[in-house]
Amino acid sequence: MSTKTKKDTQMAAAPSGLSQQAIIRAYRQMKTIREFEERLHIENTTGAIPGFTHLYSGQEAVAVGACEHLTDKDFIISTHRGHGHCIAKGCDVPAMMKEIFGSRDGLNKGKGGSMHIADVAKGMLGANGIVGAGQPIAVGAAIACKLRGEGSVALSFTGDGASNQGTVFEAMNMAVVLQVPKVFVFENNGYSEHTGASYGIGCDDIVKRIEGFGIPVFQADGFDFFSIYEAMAKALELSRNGGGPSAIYCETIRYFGHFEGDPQNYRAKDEVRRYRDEEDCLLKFRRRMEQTGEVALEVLDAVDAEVLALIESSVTGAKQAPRPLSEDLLTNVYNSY
Ligand SMILES: Cc1ncc(C[n+]2csc(CCOP(=O)(O)OP(=O)(O)O)c2C)c(N)n1
Ligand SMILES: [Mg+2]
Repeated sequence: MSTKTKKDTQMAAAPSGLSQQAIIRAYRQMKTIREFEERLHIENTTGAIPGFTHLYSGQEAVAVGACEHLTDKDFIISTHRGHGHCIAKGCDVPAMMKEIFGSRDGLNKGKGGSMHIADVAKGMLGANGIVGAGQPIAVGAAIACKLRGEGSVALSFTGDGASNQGTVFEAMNMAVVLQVPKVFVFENNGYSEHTGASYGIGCDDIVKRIEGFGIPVFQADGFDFFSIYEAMAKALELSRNGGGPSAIYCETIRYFGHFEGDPQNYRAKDEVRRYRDEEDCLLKFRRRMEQTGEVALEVLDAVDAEVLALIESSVTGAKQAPRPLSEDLLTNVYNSY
């Protein structure tokens, strides 16, 4: 995987320039995603969670680094691996947990589950089980942003596997032709299901392919919140101000399998451990705070405790929350819109 990350770690001693409040908020968001996912990994083994679950743990810096710049007026579209994007965009955590457990009190009344969480009021237009389906939808949202003229943007998250989809090519082309405020965030986590990116991607470099469409690409370290945050600032500087689409590219890793239950026979046994121990985004964040002194580690410890309590109460609430009733079957489905 990336050799850039090591170098960046050594250079990461400069103060971030962010307020203490912004730093703590970013850390809280990443930690919330991490604990949400780690807990789901455990809860999945009990059989309490219906349907498929794809965990985002390991990639938190990407979602949070990108979304910390956005407001509710900006739109995002997620993927099948969407919990982290949803939390980063401000979706209610207990309501998401209820959704994943299939409760009628869930964020989408228990009808979306893990792969279809949405909250339009927060600008979260939905996770999506169809690989490559979100990018054209986000171009549509970007057209709306352009027409409204309020400086808002639409963002899509795209995996290495999805980067090979024709829909993504069409979306990139359309975004350039229409010069819409659209940010394409490419998260290369090394695998598309069980296929390595080095095998599945026909060109040497996804970045060159994106640039081939005429989209400027800002590269970042996918394990480092501050690196993604800075790249996103550059992308937004362009896309919010009439410069058309932009892209972020980063390399990262998912700590768990493609889906919960994946035996992961396609990866080296120590692959994840190495990243968890050396590159982990929360570790890196803490190391930087230790070096710069911008926020005391005790403050981050207190955030950890708050987050653990939130996840605990979310799981308890989700387990106790009511399941859908038979009369819920025909409400809030396609023909209700
Ligand atoms: C159109 C379509 N083709 C295939 C699939 C099956 N599928 C689900 S996830 C996935 C891999 C996607 O890989 P990537 O874009 O790298 O995202 P990651 O799982 O790594 O987050 C595939 C092929 C699908 N859901 N939709
Ligand atoms: Mg992938």
